[in-house]
Amino acid sequence: MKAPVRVAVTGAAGQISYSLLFRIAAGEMLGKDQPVILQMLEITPALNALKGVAMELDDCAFPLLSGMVCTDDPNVAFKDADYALLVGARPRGPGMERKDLLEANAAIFSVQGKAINDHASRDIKVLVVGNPANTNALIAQRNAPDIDPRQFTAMTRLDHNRALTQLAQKTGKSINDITHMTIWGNHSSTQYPDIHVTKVDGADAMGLVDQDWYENDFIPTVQKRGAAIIDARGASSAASAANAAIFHMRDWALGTADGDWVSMGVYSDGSYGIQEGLIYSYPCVCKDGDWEIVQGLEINDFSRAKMTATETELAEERDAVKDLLPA
Ligand code: NAX
Repeated sequence: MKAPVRVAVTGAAGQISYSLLFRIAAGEMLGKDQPVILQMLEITPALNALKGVAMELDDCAFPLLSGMVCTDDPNVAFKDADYALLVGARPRGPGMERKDLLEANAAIFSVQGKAINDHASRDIKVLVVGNPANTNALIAQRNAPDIDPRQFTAMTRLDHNRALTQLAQKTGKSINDITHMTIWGNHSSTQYPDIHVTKVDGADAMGLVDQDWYENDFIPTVQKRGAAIIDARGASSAASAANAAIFHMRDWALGTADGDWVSMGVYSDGSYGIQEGLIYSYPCVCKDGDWEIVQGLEINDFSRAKMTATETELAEERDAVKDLLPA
């Protein structure tokens, strides 16, 4: 059996974590031969609820669960962490403006970024789930100057999975038949789900659907799926978000499927003309624990306009918290 790795999870008493933690402990994220130590972070008032979650994890008797830490101190939660899933975030309260929300989260993610910088493994892989995920990831990254910025990512895998299913249902095929799906940009309603190079059972997706469905049905459905779940369930996506986080980390750690790619919010190196330093969702291939942006895809005018719109939103989010970012 391998030596255990340390997995930090924030917002550990919340609804996403209630699915996520159990799947990590069951070996679904890092493999059935990889023991894990869960280092769970919550705010002080939620520590009792977190204790209940830890009791249930105990009661599962997971063979791979080698240890647990429950804490309200980020310095403890991120100590020697090999992986971090930053799920906890400040939700939008009544009367809260977008800028207030960005600032409230900037405060949380700057503290966590510093704690990661000071205490985590130098090879840590960080996934930010808590919204606004891309900008929270940017804030954490900028507060961790001693860690390679490539190790901070944001989750757009749920959007990617939603897009796969919408297209599979439209074309009457299985999701297993679909490859080369891309979500570009922000995890928000400006995200751009792109099927221009997507294949369905070997055929070009764009040849199987009409432009009207693509523009006026598929794209808005994927963009607004989170709100539709809230309308139907009375609560935001939880199990599907946890599943996407598991898929994101699993693929990053263990590699993407041969001949295909996934969507990840990653540190932009300027690829496809996107401003460097934004955390922007790109098509990525993962191998040997590292990711690479897929290069050389042709971008038509329609795609370019959508990619720019979501880039502009991310730049605005960054600028709204500029004063809180280290130089
Ligand atoms: P919950 O409100 O159920 O849980 C959040 C937990 O985080 C709470 O227990 C809270 O006490 C804790 N928390 C708050 N501040 C914290 C801090 N500073 N340190 C540690 N813990 C802290 O929310 P849940 O449904 O689990 O969603 C969590 C986040 O995921 C939200 O920001 C949500 O918007 C975001 N989502 C992101 C998605 C994505 O695709 N990127 C999709 C699903 C989800 O909407």
